[in-house]
Amino acid sequence: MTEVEENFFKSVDLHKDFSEDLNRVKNFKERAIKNNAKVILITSGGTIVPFEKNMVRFLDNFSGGNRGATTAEYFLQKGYYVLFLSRKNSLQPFVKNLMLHETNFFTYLGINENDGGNGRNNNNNNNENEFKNDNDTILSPSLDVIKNHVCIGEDYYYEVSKEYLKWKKFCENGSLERVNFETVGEYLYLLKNISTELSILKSNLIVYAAAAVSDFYIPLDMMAQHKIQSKNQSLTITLDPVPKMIKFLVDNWCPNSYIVTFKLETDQTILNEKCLASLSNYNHQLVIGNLLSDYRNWVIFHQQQSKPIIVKRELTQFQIQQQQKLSPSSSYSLKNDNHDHHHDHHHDHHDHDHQHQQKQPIGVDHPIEYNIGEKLIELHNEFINKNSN
Ligand code: 9Z3
Repeated sequence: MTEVEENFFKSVDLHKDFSEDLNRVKNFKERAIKNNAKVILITSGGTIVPFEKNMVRFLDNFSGGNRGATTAEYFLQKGYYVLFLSRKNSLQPFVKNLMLHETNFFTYLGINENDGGNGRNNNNNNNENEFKNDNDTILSPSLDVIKNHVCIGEDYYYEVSKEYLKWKKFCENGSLERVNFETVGEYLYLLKNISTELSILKSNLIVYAAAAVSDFYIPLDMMAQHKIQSKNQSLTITLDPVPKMIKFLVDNWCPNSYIVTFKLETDQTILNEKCLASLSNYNHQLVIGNLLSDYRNWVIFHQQQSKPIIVKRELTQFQIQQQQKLSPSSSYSLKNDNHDHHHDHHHDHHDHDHQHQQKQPIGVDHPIEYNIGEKLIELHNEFINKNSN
């Protein structure tokens, strides 16, 4: 470890023992090698910056992990092994498609009226005793549970089953492994250890760093032990810069792999120059530039020694029809539907459509991550071919 790395990891609080996670990563790597699979390490969601050692408050950012989770879905379905390194409680592949603005877990449930009112008791007589012993009769009236057969509601049976079966398949065949982080320190610690572990896969590995990583943090020796008291005064907090770890990722942690980083800006006039600066500083394969105001509609690929490529989201037939209904004269155009992404942890973009539009069925969207994924697989194959001899 270099001094910069060492000092950073010394100055963050890693209060959780990650050895169990890293063991699972090791097993994942072995499965991937055995199956001769291509692998993608996807990082997803925002990192937090704690203000106190006994953390009550923290700094966060807008990222909800939609990009990472959707990319994971795409690559799993293309046969890749996916290591999904995501912010705790951020969006997860497949189940995220059932977490839209106006829905929650209960949306998808219903009562099976056709089972003669015997509910769960039908299948297993022991359940009756189990429920009779349930003391909490106010919050969960046991008798109601016995009488009613709660199951997936008819209206959503197909969508829920479809997402669940995909999830189940990739968990069971071992091609999806997940690890969680919360703080920026945990994120960088895991990125370092996981990418180093997977580096043996060489060109077969893509690192896809889509997590929104804080540029600032409070070192341990500057951090309050207990909850900062208000005392009716203003509060000034000094944040130190987080060392730029992409350099280590590219040069030391997995030097022979295909590295993709994201550059997020809010000002379009500086996006391209920032991407190019990153590409030349770190000398890696691909920087994907995106603008906060429109990042679900288009991104720009910057690679070493080639022209930038703009990748756009395709609209589905359903979305085109909806737009034509709204303004029949307008031609095919991408609408900016990304206006309320802040704290959008559980919400997908097509929920923001106008009230009078017909609701789009779940799971028929064609998110931009599929277009990004398609292009990326093409570039990865070229990279493998170039580096295999
Ligand atoms: C991104 O730019 C991602 O595309 C988003 C995805 C965070 C916009 P969501 O999770 O959002 O779908 O809501 N990620 C990279 C952000 C980042 O921290 N990049 C660093 C920077 O811009 C460099 S690696 O300086």
